[in-house]
Amino acid sequence: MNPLNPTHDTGSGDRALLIVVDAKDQRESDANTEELRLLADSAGVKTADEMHVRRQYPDARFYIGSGNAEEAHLRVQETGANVAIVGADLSPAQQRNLETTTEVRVVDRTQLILDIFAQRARTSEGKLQVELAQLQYLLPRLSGKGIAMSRLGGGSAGGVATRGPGETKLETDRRRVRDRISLLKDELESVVKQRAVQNKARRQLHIPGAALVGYTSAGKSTLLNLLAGADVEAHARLFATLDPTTRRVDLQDGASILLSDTVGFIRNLPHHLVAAFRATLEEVTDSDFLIHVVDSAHHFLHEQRIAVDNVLADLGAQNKPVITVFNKSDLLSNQYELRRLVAETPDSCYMSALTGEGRQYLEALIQKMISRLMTRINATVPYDRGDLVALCHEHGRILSTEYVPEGVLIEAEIPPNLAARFEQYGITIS
Ligand SMILES: Nc1nc2c(ncn2[C@@H]2O[C@H](COP(=O)(O)OP(=O)(O)OP(=O)(O)O)[C@@H](O)[C@H]2O)c(=O)[nH]1
Ligand SMILES: [Mg+2]
Repeated sequence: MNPLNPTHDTGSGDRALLIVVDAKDQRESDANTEELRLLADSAGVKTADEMHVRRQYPDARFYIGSGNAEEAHLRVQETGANVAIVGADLSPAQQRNLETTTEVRVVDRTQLILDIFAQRARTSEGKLQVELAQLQYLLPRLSGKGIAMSRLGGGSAGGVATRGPGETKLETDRRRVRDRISLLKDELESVVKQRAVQNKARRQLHIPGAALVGYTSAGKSTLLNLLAGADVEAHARLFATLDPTTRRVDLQDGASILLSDTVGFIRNLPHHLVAAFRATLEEVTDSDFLIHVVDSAHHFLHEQRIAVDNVLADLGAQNKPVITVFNKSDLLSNQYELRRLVAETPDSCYMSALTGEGRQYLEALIQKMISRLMTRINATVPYDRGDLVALCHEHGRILSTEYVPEGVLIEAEIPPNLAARFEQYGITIS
């Protein structure tokens, strides 16, 4: 194994002081707090203590200010915490200064998310991406006094965010990290090329492709399992899914789509993280339409929807047709609120991916979307071109047939890339 590879040890037994940076707005502060707790929990870290800091502007040296840094030190000593997790993105210098003051490892939000990703990556592509993102995070932190290096104790010590590119200790320098980064980029590129070939083959199946998108824990994997009878892991932990999975979904009226499950989104996703996961998220940009799964029982559903829209915009996917699913309806007693959400959101429905209740409404929306993506033809196909009629059956939907002396008069919806084959026999309506 390459010494720079992530070591993936879990169950670190870390006890953390969570440092929540409160916003001006109470609701946002609550969202920050809840999310940081969940992130820590998802990384397998126990919370020893929680500290709230409020700052108008981040402090250049400590981010949370020197007074708060001192208090954090006291709290660490009182509670025996061995790591401090800050719910913000720290500069390398801020991180170093905080470590010096608190005398424990300091992990910021990006690093925490990367750590969860490292624990979840299963496919070689996922692992490559996580390692690349970790090294890119690490690189600017190597220039200092070596404190970031010394924390790379590697496998034996374990602990949250130590399963970074570990085992390297001081002998690793920036050059080696850079070499590794460019190697990883090359490897990723070849994986991406390979997938492009697969995707091309998939497209020749003429089945529309849809991608499930949504905030982490919204229920995307549960929905894929329901629709495709798949057994993708679904969990209350954040970022349960990292690697994309694609399954064929056969709808009740005979139409089919290829549905891809993707990594969940989160608020304030650092830009370089989005970039690192671009390949995984190609499922999103390559798809014909999106199914945005919303956790409608979540009190921050509005904020979460905005966060998802922002990531989609980052990916350049903001203009893709989208179906919105207000999921987890079984958890809501107030159906009025759900109906209101559906009424004000085009192409939306509410349902429960867990119980399957309301599934038919989603299927109807998917059907409508497929029709919209199809080209409608009106053609008189000669009797010796039964193959064309079969093509309509297989890849599209026949709306009506009539037998006339010249052949079969067909009105049908077919994938746009098949329409050319009918040109000489009729007209394309849309
Ligand atoms: N009550 C209820 N729980 C649900 C529903 N859909 C999903 N869940 C639960 O919500 C949690 C998260 O579900 P997942 O399907 O893993 O969510 P996800 O969107 O794939 O999450 P990530 O992969 O982390 O992005 C699990 O505990 C599910 O059982 C639902 O309709 N009702
Ligand atoms: Mg999932």
